Amino acid sequence: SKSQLTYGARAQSHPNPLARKLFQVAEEKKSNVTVSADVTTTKELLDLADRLGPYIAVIKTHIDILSDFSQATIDGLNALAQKHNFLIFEDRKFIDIGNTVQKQYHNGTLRISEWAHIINCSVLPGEGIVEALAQTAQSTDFPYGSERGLLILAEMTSKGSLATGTYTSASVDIARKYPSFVLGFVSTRSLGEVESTEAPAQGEDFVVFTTGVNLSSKGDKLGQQYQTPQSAIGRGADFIISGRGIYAAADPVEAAKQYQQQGWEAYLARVGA
Ligand code: 6AU
Repeated sequence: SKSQLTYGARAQSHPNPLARKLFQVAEEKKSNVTVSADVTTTKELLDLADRLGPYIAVIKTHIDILSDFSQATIDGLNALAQKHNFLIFEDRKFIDIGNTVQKQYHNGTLRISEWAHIINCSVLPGEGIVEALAQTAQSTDFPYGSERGLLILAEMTSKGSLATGTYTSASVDIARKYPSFVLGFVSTRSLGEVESTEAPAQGEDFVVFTTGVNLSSKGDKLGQQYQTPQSAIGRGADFIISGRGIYAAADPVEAAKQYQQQGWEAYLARVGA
């Protein structure tokens, strides 16, 4: 696995342009934090993005939970992504036949493909979902720049998750078949050692996003389970995702700085710097 290498080294050698960008941003900002901005109005979203922007590498949205989504949401988010140099990850968790996910990704009210650098999907429908999303990502020039990448949701943090075993190994198999579009995984650990029917390509370097990161809570009443930045990064996370731990803190800016610092120190310890 490449998890002993610095983000800078991985940025230089990675075959995927969006992964290179992601590692460059992390290195420049000394941050591996993705804030999960699960707020429900455009004002709150843009306000968080502007205040937390300096401390994060990626903002993760659930754009369909906004009560007032409009073009202003996307223009505002993109302006802040430029201003603060972060990437946008829409956590849509596509899970359907190819024909449907292409429409959900590209069309509709949300037009996710136009503005989200990163999306995620489940491979429950089989590998056709990845093929379909890849076709859409590669077939169009987008107004805010055209690098697009996919994270496969290989595991889940919720209690009793069924995304285990053969589902998780199928996630790895499929990721290996679409290296130019699949950046890596949303998972609780690095998956390089998982049994797979596909041989790893030489220089394979999947990016691991681990969610369920929280410094002040062990979980919620609906089955969410948390770990700390240190534990997530120790298990192979390259980017830590935190929602309520940051945006619901008494001072979200201070919280973002704290997750940034702890995430960065855990990363430095891992790469032996
Ligand atoms: O830190 P929280 O618990 O407030 O938010 C965690 C965020 C939420 C979830 O929808 C998402 O991470 N998530 C995911 C993702 C990112 O795909 C997968 C998972 O297994 N667990 C999880 O919480 O926006």
